[in-house]
Amino acid sequence: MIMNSLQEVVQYLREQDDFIVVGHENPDPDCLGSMLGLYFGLTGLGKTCRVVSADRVPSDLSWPGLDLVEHIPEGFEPGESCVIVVDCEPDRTGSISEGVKSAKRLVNIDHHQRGRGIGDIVYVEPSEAATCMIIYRLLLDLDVVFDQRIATALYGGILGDTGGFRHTNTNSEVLYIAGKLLEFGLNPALIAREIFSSQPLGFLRLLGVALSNLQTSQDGQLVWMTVSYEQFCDFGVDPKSSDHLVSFARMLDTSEIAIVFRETSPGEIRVGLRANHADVGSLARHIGGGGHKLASGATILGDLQEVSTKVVEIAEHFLTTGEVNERCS
Ligand SMILES: [Mn+2]
Repeated sequence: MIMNSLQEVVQYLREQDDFIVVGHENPDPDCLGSMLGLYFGLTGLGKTCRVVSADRVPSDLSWPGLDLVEHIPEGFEPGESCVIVVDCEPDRTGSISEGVKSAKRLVNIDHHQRGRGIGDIVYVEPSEAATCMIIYRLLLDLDVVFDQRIATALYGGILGDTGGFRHTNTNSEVLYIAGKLLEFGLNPALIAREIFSSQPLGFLRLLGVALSNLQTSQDGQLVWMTVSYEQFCDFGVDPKSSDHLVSFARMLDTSEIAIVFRETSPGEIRVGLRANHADVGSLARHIGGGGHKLASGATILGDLQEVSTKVVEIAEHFLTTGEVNERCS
């Protein structure tokens, strides 16, 4: 992968006039914030821009501009437009990825470790806490005039990807930029509530059941939760938008690695991993997934119990030896 400098990204975007901004499937606040920040920034410079998503935008956010995101699961023809993929690599844009990859002009901006950036212009910086941090710097260099709409989107994205300024990616840069964004008169309490504390009743009841069945091993260093497709259906909860279940599992005081196994459709298990220090990114890659060092995931086809037993075994070995054991796979 050849990586461009931020200055080259700025130069390239200056030369284009017509954009389509795309994020990953099941867009999260960082993804949406990056999309909207770019949208308002680029249109503010007099350029035309669309924002499109393969999946629906979560309904619990009230940020300005979210209604502009076009939900087009059927895909699109990029034509002459410059397509900007944010917060993921082009392969992770869901059902619209073919259209994305066929773009004549493709820009990829991401902060995922091992993000395999693809495009005419690639900027992947894993040291950034959020893609919104990169978009902030980019818009600044593009001489965009910031306003409350841009600030809300970028602040929301940074808040989301730092877990409310609690994850290890929270540093002085993050808080400095968040502070700068607050100067545009946004409502931090409302944004935080929308991202972290607006759960439907069904989700809380399902969480109650999942927490009652929480399992631990290795003196509580490993903690995991399994939720079957049937349970999701019983409580009327969308399994695909429930990846934050893992943040509840990791609340256990002794936990080093927390895992949630979600049966998102019969026989399809999504494994979400979080760690305080251990490199669960390599653990996830070992089981066919990917992600960051401290937050990663994988999708495995199989029986919920069998998959969870196997992955727990690998994680236990990993915790004991610090190695991913090939023989366990
Ligand atoms: Mn992100």
